[in-house]
Amino acid sequence: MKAHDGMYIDGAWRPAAGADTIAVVNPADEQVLAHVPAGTAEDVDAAVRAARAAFPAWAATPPAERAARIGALRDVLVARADEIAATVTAELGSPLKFSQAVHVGAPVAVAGSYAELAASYAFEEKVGNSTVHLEPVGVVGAITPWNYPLHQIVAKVAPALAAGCTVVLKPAEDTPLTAQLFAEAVDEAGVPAGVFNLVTGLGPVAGQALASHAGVDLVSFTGSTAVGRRIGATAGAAVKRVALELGGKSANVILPSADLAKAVNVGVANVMSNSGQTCSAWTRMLVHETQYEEAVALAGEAAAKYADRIGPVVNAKQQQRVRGYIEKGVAEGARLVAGGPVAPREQGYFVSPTVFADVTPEMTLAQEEIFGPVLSILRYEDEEDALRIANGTVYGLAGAVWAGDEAQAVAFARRMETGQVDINGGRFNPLAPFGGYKQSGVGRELGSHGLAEYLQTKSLQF
Ligand code: TXE
Repeated sequence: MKAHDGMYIDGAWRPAAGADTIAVVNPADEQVLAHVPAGTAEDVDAAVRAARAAFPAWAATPPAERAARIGALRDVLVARADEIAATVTAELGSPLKFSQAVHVGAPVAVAGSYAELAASYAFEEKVGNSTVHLEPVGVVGAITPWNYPLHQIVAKVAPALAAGCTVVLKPAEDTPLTAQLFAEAVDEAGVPAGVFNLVTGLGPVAGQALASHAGVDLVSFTGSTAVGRRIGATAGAAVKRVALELGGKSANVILPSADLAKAVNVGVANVMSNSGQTCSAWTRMLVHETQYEEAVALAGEAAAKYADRIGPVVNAKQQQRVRGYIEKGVAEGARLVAGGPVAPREQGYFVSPTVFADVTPEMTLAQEEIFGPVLSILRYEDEEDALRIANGTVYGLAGAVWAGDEAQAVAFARRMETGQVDINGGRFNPLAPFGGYKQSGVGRELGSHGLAEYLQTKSLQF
């Protein structure tokens, strides 16, 4: 597969400072697709310098012109959608249709929304005898994970550019080819040199160098809670802005008045989608005790249908991690209804769609983010019990509520300690703020709230 052997810095592909490379592997067949350069602190420094140099002119560029560049970027992503989808499928392993619809479709919608928002956003407001100016924070260090290789990038870069910030991106080491295509798209869209820069590399080397660089004004990170905690601490010590989008253990609460079959089927689809590698996945299904066995049977049947449909997980480490959680679930006494720890294929990092019943709130299965196609079904006695279980983890990223009466579902959702809730299914909305309560993170992505993350306020008194 085609790959650049350099970094995209200051509007051109430049040789990396060091000679080390990272092998990009197709998780479906374990074959090496390409090699990309493993960036060092030196590459990061060159990229940050370019971003700093480009900042004053980009910050002063009229919002309508910034909007036009983001709109052009969206159009390039659309024009190159097939190539991008094929690249995501190659390096992440997701089925091609899913890559087209979700891995490319969602970021195209997000880029489109920021082209509109950049043009319409009120960067200046009047408050009494003052004018308040919303100014770009400066140079953004963006560190992204592999689970939605393009979406995670666009969800940071589009609002940053809309705000007038410049960016250095360090994408996940598992999916750098999509990031390189994104850099090509930025270039094709006519974004000025230095406004967007790409450094591929390992987290503890290039990621660490970016997160701790004195020339970076804001670090926006999506990934594991462990790394996020460290990045937050580093940013705190430097009194630097930080946005963290971390893990989740979201609850799918099915109230007794809901359409049970629909809620269970959509709930299973949600968890199996992207092979369970979605931070907002509804990994805990909460069912009333009177409907419990019916839901378990429905979920088992639904999960079996995904056996030939889902892709692998991203790498061998993730496969082992997920298998470890499944084995632990069995050891802790949960009842296996579908799937299990044995890999369904010899080649590729596949995991069987797995469903556990008789999961209790304190079990590891119900507390820790697994990031694989594993659903846990818990029983509750009444609404208060369901709420206590739903809120009973350190996370609070997303969730779902199903009820016959929408108002009842909304009332329940308002009591959930979580940043986003889908009511009776919900639909993706690129304008809806996304982000966590509790240890799921700090800050919001998408929509005007996502744009505000990249702004700082200045007030002038008259
Ligand atoms: O994440 P990492 P991993 C969760 C999920 C998954 C687990 C591990 O539970 O099983 O994390 O995944 C960069 N300084 N999520 O190991 O390591 C790294 O290079 C700076 C949830 O892949 O957090 C990559 O670009 N950067 C999540 C990014 O951080 C560092 C999505 C994420 O990788 C770094 C992914 C360091 N010291 C995993 N170490 C979500 N919220 O969507 C690593 N990185």
